[in-house]
Amino acid sequence: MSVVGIDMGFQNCYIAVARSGGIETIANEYSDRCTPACISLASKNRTVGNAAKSQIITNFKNSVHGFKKFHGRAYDDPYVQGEKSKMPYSLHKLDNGSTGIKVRYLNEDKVFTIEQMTAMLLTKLKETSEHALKKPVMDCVISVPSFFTDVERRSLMDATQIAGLNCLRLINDTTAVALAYGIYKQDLPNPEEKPRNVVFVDIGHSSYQVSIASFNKGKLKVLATAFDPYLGGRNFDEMLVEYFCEDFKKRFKLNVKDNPRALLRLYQECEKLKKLMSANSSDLPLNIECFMNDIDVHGKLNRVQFEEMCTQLLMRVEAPLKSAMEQSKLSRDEVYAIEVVGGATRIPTIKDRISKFFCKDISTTLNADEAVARGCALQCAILSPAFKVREFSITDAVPFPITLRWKSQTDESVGECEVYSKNHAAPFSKVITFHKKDPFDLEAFYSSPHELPYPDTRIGRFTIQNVVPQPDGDSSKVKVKVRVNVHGIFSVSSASLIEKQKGEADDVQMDTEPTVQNEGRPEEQNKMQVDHEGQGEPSNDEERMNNSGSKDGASDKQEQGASGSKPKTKVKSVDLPIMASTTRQLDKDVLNHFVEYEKKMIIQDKLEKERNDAKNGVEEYVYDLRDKLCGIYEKFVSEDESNRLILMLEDTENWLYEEGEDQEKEIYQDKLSELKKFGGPIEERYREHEGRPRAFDELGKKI
Ligand code: ATP
Ligand code: K
Ligand code: MG
Repeated sequence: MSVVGIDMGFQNCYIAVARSGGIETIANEYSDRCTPACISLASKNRTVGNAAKSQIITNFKNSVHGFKKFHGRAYDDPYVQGEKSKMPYSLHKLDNGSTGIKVRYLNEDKVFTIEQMTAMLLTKLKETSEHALKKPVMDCVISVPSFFTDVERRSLMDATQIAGLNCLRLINDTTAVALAYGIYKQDLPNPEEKPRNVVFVDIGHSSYQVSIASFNKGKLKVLATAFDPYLGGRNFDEMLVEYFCEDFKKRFKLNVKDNPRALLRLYQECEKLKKLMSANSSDLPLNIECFMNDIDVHGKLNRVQFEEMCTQLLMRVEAPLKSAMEQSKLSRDEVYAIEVVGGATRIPTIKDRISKFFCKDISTTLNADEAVARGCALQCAILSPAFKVREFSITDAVPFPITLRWKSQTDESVGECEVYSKNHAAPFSKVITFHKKDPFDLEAFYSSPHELPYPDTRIGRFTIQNVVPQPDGDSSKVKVKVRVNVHGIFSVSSASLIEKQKGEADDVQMDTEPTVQNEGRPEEQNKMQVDHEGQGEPSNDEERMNNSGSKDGASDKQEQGASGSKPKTKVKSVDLPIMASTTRQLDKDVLNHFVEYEKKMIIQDKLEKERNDAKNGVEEYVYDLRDKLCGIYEKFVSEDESNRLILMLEDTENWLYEEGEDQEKEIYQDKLSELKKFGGPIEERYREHEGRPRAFDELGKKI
């Protein structure tokens, strides 16, 4: 079994794997450990990663990047609308209101969902891992921003399924970093000692996340999280682009914004300039040749000017730090260290501001680019039965409070109960007891809309079916189990009706306040079981909640008290089916169709690659043979034969540029065999001749 961790960055993806030696990040076919989150679609295939990034300018309408935060978002979502004008490719409203991406693919207009786009990226990362590990990859852990809501997480989970991955856990970026920090530390306080509190800061391309975790030997607990979901390196690039657009307008009379290609080039150059400024405080040049209308442009900037134009952005660095500290109720001197990761934390003034806030130097002991991926791989190793790692328990925190709402069945009143408060431990299950006579609906929603970086507070509606009164007409006790699972996704996972046994005292409660019982962490309960279903967490399929009922019909089972504490008298319980409908979830049939379509595209890419390889094969043979005919083969071929062959090679070369430019694989293979019919015997004669003295040599050595 493979152990793979994936950092799904807005701009940069990293993969870490567990091998016998430990966790290591792996490089792609370009020997690059970073795979750009970019997909380029074309008439014959798609390219992903570095190759796609190099096409951003030439194939700008069909090169898709910067789409991570469209997950789970409606097309009309203000965030999506705001991004639309910045994107060189087209966004499209899907029938269900979600955001789609419209491109030209295989010579047709095609709209892909965000899940499909991310799946393309995941397919690439999967292939890269398979290449490195030399075996199939299924199981993985993938990072997700800690502020992602249920809809966004579900959407990402769908993408993993389309790519044929089995995501064991969606882990919050900063939690992955905390794990990467803690697991190898030998000097963490003992369980009974005061924990060590560490602040983790991750500023990437699109967002800024802070978390505070407390560590003891063998465990970490996230105390608080805070974020600015819309502050990252890209905002700084935008400031530079704005500046140079104005500058070029004044000095060169150019309207850069009217030219998407020029604008994209300017973005790339500004990002480079921004990075250079991190290491250099003097004036730095920005030169772009043939920028627009054959004009070369040049400008310059220094760090002080840059910081000045970014004052507004820089002022936003403090708020999440302050919020996290307030939530954690820690004082600054209870903070042991501030660990920063993410590319944008390389901006010196950002580091300074963080450091100033804590009145303490910040630490950069973790690899700023790879810590998230490493943490993901570590989590995957912990979850994988095939891998031995030291025990390390992770308690994450619920980022936004979750409330359940239901209608009373006796009057018009509405009941509400906050089931998860902010920073509540997660994953975590609870059992809520209701007293009901009929089926009823539970509506789950985020109860603090002002802090939600998402416009819709709804999580889902869960109908508890088959509820009936007791034979004597009384309400039945209905136990509903809710949970926030390992992916940070809320669900009503099961419900059961407790049948009153003869002789039991009448329960006088009637549709009153429900009682909530903590069940604790699902992994802990599941430790007792010997099961092969991973960590006892449901597979993607089971987590999918738009199919009716968690279990078929009602099966009788003996229940021994819901909380798993001391056994009570035996009661008879009947499982109740649950109908769940969650916001913006892909239909199962649609998802299956996407799974099949992704496979088709993989095959298409493979065929195209083979076709291209076959074509390149012909081309290489032409050049190679021509070289050799005038070189090492000269002695082994008559002048006549050589001339004829050189003509033939020239014909083939011309053909490759004309009707042979775009042919089926077989045609190229035939062409190559034809050439080899003539070239082969010459090569043979040469080999034979070359081989003779060597065989002699070796023989000589043996003697
Ligand atoms: P996110 O975490 O938002 O999903 P990501 O994980 O893809 O995004 P990172 O790879 O952590 O982002 O960081 C990329 C950002 O860091 C880019 O904006 C990049 O320009 C910036 N960056 C990288 N190196 C430097 C540097 N030396 N100076 C300034 N910025 C840098
Ligand atoms: K990253
Ligand atoms: Mg990141």
